[in-house]
Amino acid sequence: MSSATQDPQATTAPSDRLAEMLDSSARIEELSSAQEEEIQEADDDSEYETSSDSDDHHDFHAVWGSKLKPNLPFYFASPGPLRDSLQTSTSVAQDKTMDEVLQLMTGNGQTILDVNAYGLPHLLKPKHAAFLRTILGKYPPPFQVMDASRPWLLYWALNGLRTLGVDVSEYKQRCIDTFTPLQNPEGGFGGGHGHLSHAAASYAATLSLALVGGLDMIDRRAMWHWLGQVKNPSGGFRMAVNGEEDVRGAYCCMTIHTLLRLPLTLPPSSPARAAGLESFTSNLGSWISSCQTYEGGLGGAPDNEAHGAYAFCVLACLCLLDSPDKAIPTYLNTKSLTHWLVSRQASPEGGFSGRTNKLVDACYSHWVGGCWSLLESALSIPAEKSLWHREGLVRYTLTCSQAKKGGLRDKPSTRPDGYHTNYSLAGLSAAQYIYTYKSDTETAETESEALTSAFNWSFERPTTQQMKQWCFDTKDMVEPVHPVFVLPFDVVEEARAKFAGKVGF
Ligand code: FPP
Ligand code: K
Repeated sequence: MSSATQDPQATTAPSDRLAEMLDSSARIEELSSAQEEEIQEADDDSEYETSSDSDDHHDFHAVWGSKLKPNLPFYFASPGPLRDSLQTSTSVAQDKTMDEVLQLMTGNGQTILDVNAYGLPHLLKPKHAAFLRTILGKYPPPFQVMDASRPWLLYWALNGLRTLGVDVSEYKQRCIDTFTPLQNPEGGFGGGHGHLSHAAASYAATLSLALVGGLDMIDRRAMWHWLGQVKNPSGGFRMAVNGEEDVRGAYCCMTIHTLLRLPLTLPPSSPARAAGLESFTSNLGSWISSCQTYEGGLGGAPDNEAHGAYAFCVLACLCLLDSPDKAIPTYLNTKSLTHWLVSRQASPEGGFSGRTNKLVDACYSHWVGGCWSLLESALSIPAEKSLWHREGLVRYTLTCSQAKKGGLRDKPSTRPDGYHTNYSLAGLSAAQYIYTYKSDTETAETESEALTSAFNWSFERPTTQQMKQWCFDTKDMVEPVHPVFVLPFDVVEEARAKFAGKVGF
């Protein structure tokens, strides 16, 4: 271990940068632009030119303009009727975004000419795949600030590629080589070389390794020990030893725990055990309960503002603990949660915001869009009585999130990046498939030592009628994405089969 890892400052620096990266789309956009410049240098006929796409504007009108409008319901074609006259920086940003969205929704400003049967741009699969492959390539110097996020870059790219139906087995060895120096002897993964282990880095590393069939390189016993170090006497989890405690920690740690089929008993060295807790699940549900706010949504920690990214962490974490119908209503007020979650879907945008009075962002296509199958399963709500508007999310994704040259983006005026590409595609999958929980008593009986509920999800493909209702063609379909693990179903099944009956080491 380098001396850097012994320095307590070194524990906060990488995790702060990671938090900053996950919190700031501005930073990601800055980096995407650096990445674009690099690609331009490498590729002279420049698929990725930075100039405006507006050259095609008139052609588009001539060919497609009139075709789009008749299919567009009024609530996607104009601003809503309720206006607040108070002007703030957010209301100005919102008006600008709404104008850009309306230009695209109505077809007036659309430059992607390849449209589906409903007049929406097709999902540009080969272009998005090419974009994601660049993320697995060489980086220009400005990406130095992403040094603590190596595992995320791999996860977003690999998971995004698989969601597009692209085989990623060719990346197996490189992925293992990347993670070998990041795995620490005390368990878990750091985000970069010499960094202490971190819950988010360990989550993204574990998922990336699952994606390429490389889970064998994980020291499961050491991981179990490290997870015991971040389990808190409160019941929640810290992001790192002595790090912040929030619901990302709970979701990331319990996902790793479940996927690797680790023992539920806390290791003897765990501070939580010293405080009287016995299991990784002890007090977890009740700690999570305390993160529900007066709005009905979920904050990252008790007393924090409700936010979509944390809502997903909470619901998915509860679905690791038990079936959704048991875990979710036991620990959350589903009525106020439903009200808050419904309020995240914007009109005319169709996409989701992360919190009250804020703008849509395609990453919430997953963080919020991914909540629906979990909550609707908990409440036994069938697809035909769904509480959310799948068509709206499909419209936002295909019409507003796609960059013409490849990659998906937060909103029309931003640049694509791996984070938004992966989570837009995961959100599209939530809109296109029906994910349901199928209780399976067989695993529950034989694996009482481990958590197995999350392995009981299945998916249904949309019917022709549903595809018509939700406005996409077969060509626009992504692969099913597991609603709890956010991985392809076959990857989850492979991990389940690999460690079945192997609780312990
Ligand atoms: C606010 O950013 C965003 C947050 C406070 C949460 C960010 C967390 C995640 C994206 C994911 C965490 C999950 C895991 C599994 C690590 P903002 O103010 O820029 O955006 P906003 O206006 O949309 O709220
Ligand atoms: K944002």
